[in-house]
Amino acid sequence: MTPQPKPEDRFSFGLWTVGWTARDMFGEATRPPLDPVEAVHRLAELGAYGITFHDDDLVPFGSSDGDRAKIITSFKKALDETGLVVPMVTTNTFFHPVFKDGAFTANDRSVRRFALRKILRNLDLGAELGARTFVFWGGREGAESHAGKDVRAALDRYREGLDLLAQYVEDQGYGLRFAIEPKPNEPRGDILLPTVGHALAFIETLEHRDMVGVNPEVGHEQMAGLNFAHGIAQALWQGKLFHIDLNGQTGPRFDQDLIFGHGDLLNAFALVDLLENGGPSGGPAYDGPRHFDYKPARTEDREGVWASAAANMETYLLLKERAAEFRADPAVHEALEASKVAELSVPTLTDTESYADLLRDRSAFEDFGPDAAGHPGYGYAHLNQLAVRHLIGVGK
Ligand SMILES: [Mn+2]
Repeated sequence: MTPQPKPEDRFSFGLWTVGWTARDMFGEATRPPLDPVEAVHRLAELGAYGITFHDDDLVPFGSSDGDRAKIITSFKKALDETGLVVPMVTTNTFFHPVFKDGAFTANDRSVRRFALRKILRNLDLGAELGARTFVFWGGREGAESHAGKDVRAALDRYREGLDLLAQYVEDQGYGLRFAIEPKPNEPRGDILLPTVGHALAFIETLEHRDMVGVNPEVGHEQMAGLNFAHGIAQALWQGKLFHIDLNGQTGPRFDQDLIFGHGDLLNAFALVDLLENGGPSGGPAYDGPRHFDYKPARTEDREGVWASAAANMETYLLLKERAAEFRADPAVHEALEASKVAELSVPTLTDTESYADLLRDRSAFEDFGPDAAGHPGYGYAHLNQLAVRHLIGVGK
């Protein structure tokens, strides 16, 4: 029995994912454009709860005000008919040639002012549709040349832009939160805020830092050779996991945007285990949308697109089941105990101890036996193999 996705699972998809016509660097589109209204209906039938979009995915760049209003009205009607919601909205500040040197960080000041206006208009639309999160993916905020971009000035302008937009959201009472989506490269040779860690550090410098978090994408961190589940754990630890982009990637190479789990499956298992079972009392650690930002392969026709959308949700639910079995398995409990996993949650000093007490504690140093303490193994090989057994369905 394969699990059926339900709205309570909070699965959402970008309009640009199922709507991708598969035009790439080397070839023409292999699929016709998809009407956003059809996307809403098909995703609702498959059991998704949300749909997200860049302004230009829904309303083509340069549309007249009249056309824009018509498109938004028919999109809203489809949402009403299906019950699908718009949990997140984002702005396209990378496609049009005007953004070829960036938006927040373009050297040309007039481009930066235009970008802010484009984003402000979409903040209004996001709020109107009830979105709670606004994502910033700065794909063109970067450089290929050394002398052409003053990185410190660029970060000043990035901060200026986000501070202005946050002030606007606060003044309007929109209740939106911002989520920065890091990526190391592609389309720019080097992109600013390339990893979750860079973004988290940058956010701490913002005026409205409380309303800004991250939207990490599986493939983007893996393009940088990083452990995605670890990055998510740190974002959670800092209270900054505002949104998440799930997909698949097989190591450092171009951005593959594969179906979730169709890349590093073991890390996907670790991720789902963290999201679903990593909370303080063993429940979910994250209650936001499970958002898929993938691309149906260029080889797929329209039916293949919907098969791939369903595959993302099914993979997530299967991993959730396997992770629950893993956590319930007595052999896993024993292995966790043997590996002293819970002991890491015990502070290294007691509440009443100071460094002076530690200096006086002969058992901590003078009488401590590092050779004896360095002898036993931690048993992680066994623990990890139990995870692999559960993942491939032979755990029980
Ligand atoms: Mn990607």
